[in-house]
Amino acid sequence: MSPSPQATELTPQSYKTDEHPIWCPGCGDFGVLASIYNALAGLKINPKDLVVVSGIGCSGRTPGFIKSYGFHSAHGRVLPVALGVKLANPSLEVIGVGGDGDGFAIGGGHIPHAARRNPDIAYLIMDNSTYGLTKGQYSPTSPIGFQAGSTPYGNIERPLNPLAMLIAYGATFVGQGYSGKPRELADLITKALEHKGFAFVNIISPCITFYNTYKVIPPKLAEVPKDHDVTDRTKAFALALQDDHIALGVFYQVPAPTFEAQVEQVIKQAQTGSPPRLDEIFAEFD
Ligand SMILES: Cc1ncc(C[n+]2csc(CCOP(=O)(O)OP(=O)(O)O)c2C)c(N)n1
Ligand code: SF4
Ligand SMILES: [Mg+2]
Repeated sequence: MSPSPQATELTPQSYKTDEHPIWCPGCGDFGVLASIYNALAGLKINPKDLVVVSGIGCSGRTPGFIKSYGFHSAHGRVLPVALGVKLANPSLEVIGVGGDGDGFAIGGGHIPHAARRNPDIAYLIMDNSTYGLTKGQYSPTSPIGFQAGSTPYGNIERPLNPLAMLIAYGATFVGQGYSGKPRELADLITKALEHKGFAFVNIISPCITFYNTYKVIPPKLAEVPKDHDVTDRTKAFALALQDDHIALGVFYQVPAPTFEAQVEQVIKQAQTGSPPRLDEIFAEFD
């Protein structure tokens, strides 16, 4: 990496790499990327302190377009890799990015454990309700009736609700954004990055090629109500479960100790305390 810039010199441009995104023109992921650049510049995060971890998918290409350390990992494995990075060096800013297929299908088993452990990681899902990279198969967030090569008679599976799922699993920050509202999305990503703990943001990011939702999404959008109490889990659930509109903003946010801070405490205890004797442990099984 070239010499790191001074914080005062950091602008959205500072985070662009020489790689040009090869996404289809009009892909929602461009809006997400621009919002990430703006959030990083606003927080003056030095590229040398930043690690962006992705899975596999069109969205998985994101680390290549952000000046930082990056890890384009395996399909569905964003969270274990991101958690490993954070534990190895808690001073790093760690962002996980990936698609709805990557995160909720093959990688779905990692979400509850990341959420309940509460590492200080921001996890951004670019949710286009399809498998973009592999040519538009149905995904866990595709609606009933979604027609594609893998569902020629229409999808018969009910879509999962990412926001309700993350609130249920105990994530300490849960929000939703839209790639077509990059300014609001940059504010939301900024809040997620500032949050001390596991911050999940579901970003609706249309796949113009295989599931073009640009006409159907905007009329359904609404802001999270101004008087919504983000610390009230029951109200956050209610907001996530309603289907009158697609709410954008912070649904839920509460403080909680981070995983890495607690691991550090355990390491200190193990280093300073006397280790349990093996014969005492075996005696428990007599
Ligand atoms: C273990 C494994 N299984 C399947 C695949 C094939 N595969 C690559 S990307 C992908 C799904 C991509 O969809 P999503 O995660 O929603 O990302 P998008 O392309 O929509 O951004 C699949 C099934 C793979 N690369 N690795
Ligand atoms: S296939 Fe869809 S998700 Fe992939 S780059 Fe093209 S528009 Fe974006
Ligand atoms: Mg997808």
